[in-house]
This record gives sequence, C-alpha cells and structure tokens, in this order.
Amino acid sequence: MNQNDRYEAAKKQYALFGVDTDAAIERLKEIPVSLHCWQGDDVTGFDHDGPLTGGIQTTGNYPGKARTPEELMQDLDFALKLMPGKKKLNLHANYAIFKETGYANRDELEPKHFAPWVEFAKERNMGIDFNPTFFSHDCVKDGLTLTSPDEGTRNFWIRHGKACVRLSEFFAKETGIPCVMNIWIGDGYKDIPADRMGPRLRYKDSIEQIIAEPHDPALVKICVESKVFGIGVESYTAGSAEFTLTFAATHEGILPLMDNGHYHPTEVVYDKIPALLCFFPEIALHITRPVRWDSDHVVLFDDETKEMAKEIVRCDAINRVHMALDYFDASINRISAWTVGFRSWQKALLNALCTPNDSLKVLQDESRLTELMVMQEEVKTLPFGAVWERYCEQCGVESGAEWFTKVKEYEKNVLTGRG
Ligand code: RNT
Ligand code: ZN
Repeated sequence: MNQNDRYEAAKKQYALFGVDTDAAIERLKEIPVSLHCWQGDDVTGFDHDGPLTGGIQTTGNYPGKARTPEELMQDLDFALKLMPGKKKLNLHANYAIFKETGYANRDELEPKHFAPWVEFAKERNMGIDFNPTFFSHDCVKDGLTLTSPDEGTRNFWIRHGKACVRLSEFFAKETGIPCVMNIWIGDGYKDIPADRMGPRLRYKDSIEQIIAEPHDPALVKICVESKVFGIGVESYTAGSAEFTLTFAATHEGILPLMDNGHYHPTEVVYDKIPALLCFFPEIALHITRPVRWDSDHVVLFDDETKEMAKEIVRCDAINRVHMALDYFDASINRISAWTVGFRSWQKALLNALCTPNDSLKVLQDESRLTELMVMQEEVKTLPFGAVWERYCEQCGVESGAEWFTKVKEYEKNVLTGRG
C-alpha cells in the first residue's frame, strides 16, 4: 500500500466514527504552538555568565550547545524545518542581543536589544511570546525578586517587568500577532518561613505595578504561572497555585498559566483545563513532562499529553488556550529534543481532532458508561499513523524518523565543531 492508499483507508475507518480527518488536518495547520528558545542552550541566554538559578535545573552535558545568538538561531532554524504546523517563537528576556547595541541591564531593555529576533520571527511568519527573566542575575537577592523585602531589589524587578510589557507590545506590533507575556518567579524558601503572607502581598503589589504599565490588552496577554516548589526552594513558593489563580481571577485581562510540571504528582492539568475554561475567556499552558518532579523532560506522545490536547479540543477552546512548550534536556541532542517535543504535541492535537468527541459525549450524557469505555478503547487503535503521515506530507516535513538522519548529519557537521 502506498501512502495515499493508507490514508484513504484510514479516512474511511475514521469516518465510521463520524470523524473527518481532512478537516482535522486543516484545523491543525492553523493552531499556533509556541516553541521555546531555551531548549537550545540549557536556559543560559546571552546576558550573564553566572549559573542558572531560580530553582530550575538542566542536567546533562551533551556536546554542541549553542553559545551565541547566531548559533541558537541556526539551530532553531534547522529544528523548525523538521516540525509540521504553525509556530510562534517563545523568548526569554535574558536572550537579549547586545552585539550591536552594547549591554543593557534587565530593567532597561529596549526593542533594539531584540531586533535580530524580530527579524528572525518575521522572516518565518512567526509571532513572538515573551517572558521576563526573574532568575540567573546578580540582582536576585537571597533568592528573591518580586517578593523581596528589600525595596531596591523589588523595584529593580518591577522595572524589569514593565520593560517586558513594553517589549511584548513591540513584538505584537512588529509581527501583527498578539504576544503572550508570562510572569514566573522562583521566589521562595528552602525551609519553613516565618511569614507566608508577606511575600505574597509584595508579589501581588509587584505584579499590579507591572500590569499597570500602559499596554493594549488585545496585543499583550499577560499571564501568571504558578509553581509548587523548586530545587532549593522546597518549603514555600510565593507564586503558588492558589495565589496565581486568584490573582488572574481578580485582575481583568490577566490569564492563569498552568505548567503541567508544577503540581503535586497525582494532580493532572488536563482536568484543570476545563475547570478554568468555565471562568476564564483565555488561559495559557506550559507543556512539559515531569518525571517524578518538575524535571522538564522532552514532551512525548504519552497519555497525559494526549489528554491535555483532548480537553482543549473537546472544550472547543483551541482559540482560547495559548499553548507553549517548556522543557530543557541537556543530556541529549538539543535539536532532537526540540523536534520530538514539538512533534509530540502536534500528534496529540491531531489525535484529539480525530477523536469522535461528540458521540462519546452523548454516551456519557445518556449514562451508557459501559459503551463509553468500550468505544474509548476502540478509538485508541484507529490508524492514526496514516493521518499523521498525510499531515506531515502536506506540511512538507518527514512523517517518520528520517528527520533524525538530518539531525545526525547536522550534529556531525555543525555541532561537534563547537568544542
Ligand atoms: C520554571 C517554569 C518557567 C521556566 C521558564 C524558563 O519551573 O516552568 O516557565 O521553565 O520560564
Ligand atoms: Zn513553565
């Protein structure tokens, strides 16, 4: 059977369940997914020489890490060509480029420090999402930024946040695509604090000052990301789930951002997606793979990932959920890490679009729960591979693992020369 026959046979089988695979493929082509620049260099960036802080860690020492903006862009460009679908570029403030402009501290970042990135994104028809970087910097005092009791420190980071709001609006205007700006801080305590509310009141005030920076909410979508704990910050995290969710709920236009590595191990973000969609017009996600902790392994086409995508599709919320990848594995080829993760989320979305959600809902609502179980199991073995093949073909990328041959060549020709 050739590829076309395989697809036509699959299409018929899906049609028996009421699924239109052609429509699913077309829909997927329009869903933007944000690709994080920081997988390419282990969250290092270009504005400091110090270690990665903030309670996050990359482990591994695979050769070939990008060391300059040129190398990171070259790697990104290579990886993007192996991924089907519509992409946005997700940048962190510490990826500012100072070569032409001279150094600027985080509280004085300006559009000119990101001009090469804007050019990169525009040339590839990508929107840009943005993240202030509240870590890996000398002005993090005692592990604290926006919650710091030291007003000088806290004000520095508020100014950073405001600069990022201005930058986000600049990105949106330049690309013509709204910019999702995500606030995440690692502030917290390794051991039992004496005051759990004070840091949160300061954090609340800090975010309120940041979002007061004039901006068009249609162009800049500001999110707050929660977290349960970090490395070295095990006992207390100021930006907990309750804190960020309530902040978003009580501040017009602010979106909650859920990272599926940031909850207790038996909590699942796929169940939280529909809960939040009952209240918020828009929400945001960081899609990652936590293995026993917030380890940020490469996203795979696994059950949790599939369920997250299914909820977005089932809730008819594709346009209400901003999807971004967030992981960093330094132990394997970083281009492969980018590619596997992006392709896995694409597969999850396509799989969700090829799920007979309407008929399964009917079974639930009619309490035909035995049949629901039978059908949900049945759907799992439909010939999804042939639909994926067709989608990749239409997007001009390889559907199978042939892409990896190219990555190996690139590793040999480009990455190994990086010393
Ligand atoms: C950390 C958060 C945060 C970061 C990025 C680099 O636990 O997930 O989103 O991963 O900002
Ligand atoms: Zn995250």
